[in-house]
Amino acid sequence: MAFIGNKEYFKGIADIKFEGKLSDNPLAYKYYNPEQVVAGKPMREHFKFAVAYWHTFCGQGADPFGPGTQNFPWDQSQDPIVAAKEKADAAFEFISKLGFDYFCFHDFDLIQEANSFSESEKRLSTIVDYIKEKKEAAGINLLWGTANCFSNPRYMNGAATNPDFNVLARAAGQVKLALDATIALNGENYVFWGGREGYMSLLNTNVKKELDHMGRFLALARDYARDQGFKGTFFIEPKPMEPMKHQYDFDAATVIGFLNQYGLQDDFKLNLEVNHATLASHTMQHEMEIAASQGMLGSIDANRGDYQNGWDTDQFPNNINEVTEAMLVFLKAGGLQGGGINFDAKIRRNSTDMEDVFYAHIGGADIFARGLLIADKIISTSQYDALRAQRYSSFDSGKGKDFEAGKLDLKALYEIALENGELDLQSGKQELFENIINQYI
Ligand code: XLS
Ligand code: NI
Ligand code: NI
Repeated sequence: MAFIGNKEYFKGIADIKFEGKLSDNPLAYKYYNPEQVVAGKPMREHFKFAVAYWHTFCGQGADPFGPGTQNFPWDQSQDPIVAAKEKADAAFEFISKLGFDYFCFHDFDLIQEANSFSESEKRLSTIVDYIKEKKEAAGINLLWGTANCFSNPRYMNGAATNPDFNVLARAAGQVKLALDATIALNGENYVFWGGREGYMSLLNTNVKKELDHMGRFLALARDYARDQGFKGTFFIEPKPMEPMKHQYDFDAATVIGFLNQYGLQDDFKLNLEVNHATLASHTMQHEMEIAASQGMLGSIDANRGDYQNGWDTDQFPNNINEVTEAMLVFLKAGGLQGGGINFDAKIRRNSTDMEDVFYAHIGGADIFARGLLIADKIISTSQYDALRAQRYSSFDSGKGKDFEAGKLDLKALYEIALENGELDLQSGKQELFENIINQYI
């Protein structure tokens, strides 16, 4: 859609179009062609690409050693309502020009938190009304909303897991407002990232109590949202550490166990983030595979870490081998359950031109599109699927099939072992699998 706002923030940048891989235009998609059908669905629907409000319109490049470097022309007014509206104007101009269909937000990305809870509530409702109009005019949807229950000093000891009940109640109040905002903006999903739900030291922490509180807190949030008519999925976003030494939502497997234990498994799925997987010493492919194996692959926060240092650098994705392997899991799982691909990523502190954030998202969308095309080719034309099936073919018939059907006991397996004697080795063929990936890239 052409630019329709009051004031143009990204001047000189037109709508980003697909031009194909031979194009030299840095402001064009080379692989992401929204309407192109891959494995039965247009790319647009496979991905549901979203812009993260916090990185792209709020984060100005500050780090522990220096202030922001990206002097945004919006968000300059001293009046928080005016600043928030200007930020929303810039956001919807950007998302429209990029041709994405979705955005994601934390409550206080949309507008600065006030000094009192009741004033914050008023501010939120003002900006939600404004954004509702903007998103409808631009045809942009809300992939998910969330509450920032980790930045304000009151949450230094946690939110749902805070040892002080009154802080827990304040967090619950904040989550209620964020759910109201998400519902008012027709949000398709709602995320919980437990940024400070964990501990700095076990010496002062009652883990059992904190986990029970978190389980109850999430159930209450779900019940409230369902009562308000929210039909979307709730996502937990695992991360093993940072800011805490240890976070309870450590990784996909841990969160799935937690959801089952507290009776949340029917309403919650996972929002997996690449750099969080790395921090947990996993690949993204691993996290996706674990989630998919339990029907829990809900949504993705796309970014990448840096292998030479340990923290959550939130860089835009650009590694084709890794994305291709992730897209193999994605396609085999039948895609995401309710969610999409949210670029929870930021440009580097020294990327200070207005077009840099376009390059970042274009590159991100293109690497996912390219990974999807390659993964689809691998599945539909290579030996990949047949080789995998072959490894497990002893379960397709005879005793192997009986085992899967629960028809054999341990004694029966013992008899089979006796009868078989020593077995031939079966190769895992890992190098062949690896070669197939590279051949199709
Ligand atoms: C931080 C998380 C955060 C969540 C939303 O590491 O990725 O940005 O996605 O609160
Ligand atoms: Ni993160
Ligand atoms: Ni995230």
